[in-house]
Amino acid sequence: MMASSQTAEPAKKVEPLLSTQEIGGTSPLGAVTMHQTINPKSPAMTETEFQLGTKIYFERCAGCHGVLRKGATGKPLTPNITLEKGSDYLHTFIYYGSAQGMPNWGTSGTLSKDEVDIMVKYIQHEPPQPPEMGMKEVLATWKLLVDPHKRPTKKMNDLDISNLFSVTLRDAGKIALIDGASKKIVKILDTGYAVHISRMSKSGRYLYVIGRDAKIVLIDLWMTTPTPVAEIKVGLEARSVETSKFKGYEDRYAIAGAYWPPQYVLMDGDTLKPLRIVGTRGMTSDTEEYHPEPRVAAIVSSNFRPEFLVNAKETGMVHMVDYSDLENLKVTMIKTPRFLHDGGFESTGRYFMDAANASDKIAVIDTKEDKLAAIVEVGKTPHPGRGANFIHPKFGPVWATSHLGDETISMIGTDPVKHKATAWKVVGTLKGAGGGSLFIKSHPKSTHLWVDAALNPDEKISQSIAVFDIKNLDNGFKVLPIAEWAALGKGVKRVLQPEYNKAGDEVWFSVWSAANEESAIVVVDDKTLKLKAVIKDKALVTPTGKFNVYNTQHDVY
Ligand code: DHE
Repeated sequence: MMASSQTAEPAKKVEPLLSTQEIGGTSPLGAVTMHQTINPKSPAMTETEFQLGTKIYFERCAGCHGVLRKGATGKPLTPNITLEKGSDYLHTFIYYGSAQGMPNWGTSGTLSKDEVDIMVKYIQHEPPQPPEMGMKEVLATWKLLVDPHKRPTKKMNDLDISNLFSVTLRDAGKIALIDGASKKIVKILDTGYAVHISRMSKSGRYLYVIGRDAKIVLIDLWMTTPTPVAEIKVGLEARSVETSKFKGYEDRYAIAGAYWPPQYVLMDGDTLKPLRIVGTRGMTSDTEEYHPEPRVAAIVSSNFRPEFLVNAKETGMVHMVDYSDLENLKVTMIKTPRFLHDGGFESTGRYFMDAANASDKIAVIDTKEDKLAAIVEVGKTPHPGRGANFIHPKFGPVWATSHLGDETISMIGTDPVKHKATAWKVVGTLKGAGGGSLFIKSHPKSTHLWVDAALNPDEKISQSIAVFDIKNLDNGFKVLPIAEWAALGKGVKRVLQPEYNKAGDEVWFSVWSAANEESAIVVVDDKTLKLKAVIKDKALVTPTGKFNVYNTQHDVY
């Protein structure tokens, strides 16, 4: 057991942290054919070198520097800048990395000397632009596999679908549906490339899974066996999907946001037929400068209006999209700090707690009034997933986030009625096991708060989980050796994303190993903090996100 306490000490910066791109990995855009524009000032490259440069750029660099190299979490790398810096400077930077977070691609052995040389030349050329995808192209990818009229009118299986878990098998491009009670794999289904997240329709019948290749697979959980009934590609690269949850619109619409082209697509909820596409290109929230590729990050569905909240990462704009009239579409644009990433609702479901991770801030958006309610300064690079809601013994309801860039957990008061003085303020900062945290979780029926540190450079920390007793936050946290409990072989493992079962009495963790190594899911009893089960199977390749149907359907976290 380790001790820690609610602390006022300055947080330790975590260095060196893995960059988000290292965890993210391959962008599917590397496989798209793009052409070289000749700039006489740029160093000469053959077509083959240029194609390899494009592939490496999209696999390794685009996540931080952007498709068009205008900069995001990484610096801009357009030729007006790179030509000025010159080949020697660029070589040093790429080969050795920098303290500001640029990975050391050469010394780490990730890129060979020749590959570094190619990248030095490549970034002095005009960035090639991947193709756009309008309605014609999106529609061409749409496949209705089972017409809604041919689907069952009631549930046709004996599964307890509300306690199913949809588990991302990231590098397999599949999901596993696992029964919450028996822990048995019910079905493995093919989805998109480097599959990312799952979301549920309001009724709990339809499961939507999106891959990084922007492919959505819609799965009907009522069929005799859960079956894909439609699929579509909303772009060339994407991360987020959500469904309409406002009263009267349950299961009616789906929405997905793309990284490229920078756009979101509204679809029929039960067929995925594309209905409207909206581009996110436009002005940034702060300097009002044009940004050509604001990628769509998290999307949540309002409980108070027929609206989706769409995060445009690079512009710092939240698009509140009113889906009650798709022909005369109304979008309320909320300015928040940059760059928006993930977030979730506080316990009443009214306020969206939205992480602007590059600004170390949480923007609080009131979905009843359609307004920014507050901006809260938190630790370094908040990464809450959807965050954790619980009752703080002193300050009442709080929502908490952990951080990629330091070991703290910020607790924000979320009750503007009974705890007005502390609403939208950090009421306490916990010290966790270490930085590199990706996800944090609690449950209304639990008195525990779980915090992972999957990207911490110390494997003792990245392979275990910190758990706080909410009633005694000053006592610090316990460490549970999740990866050790999984008893896997050697190799890099990361423990991540706590997810509760429907009853809120057990917590599931992924032990994420490389694709050619054994992985596992470890289930812990939430009361006793004892190991309850280890799920292992040849098919469980790189399990990462896990989405309990009931909790995802009702935004329980
Ligand atoms: Fe994710 C959520 C983007 C890498 C696992 N991830 C999200 C969301 C975004 C995002 C925008 C919010 C979606 C929403 O709520 O609508 N993720 C990105 C990236 O851009 C990034 C950093 C790099 C990349 O190239 O993809 C990235 N993500 C990862 C991973 O490497 C993770 C750890 C493993 C994996 O499966 O790929 C990962 N991301 C997740 C998970 C969620 C997520 C499990 C959903 C958490 C939840 O509880 O809702």
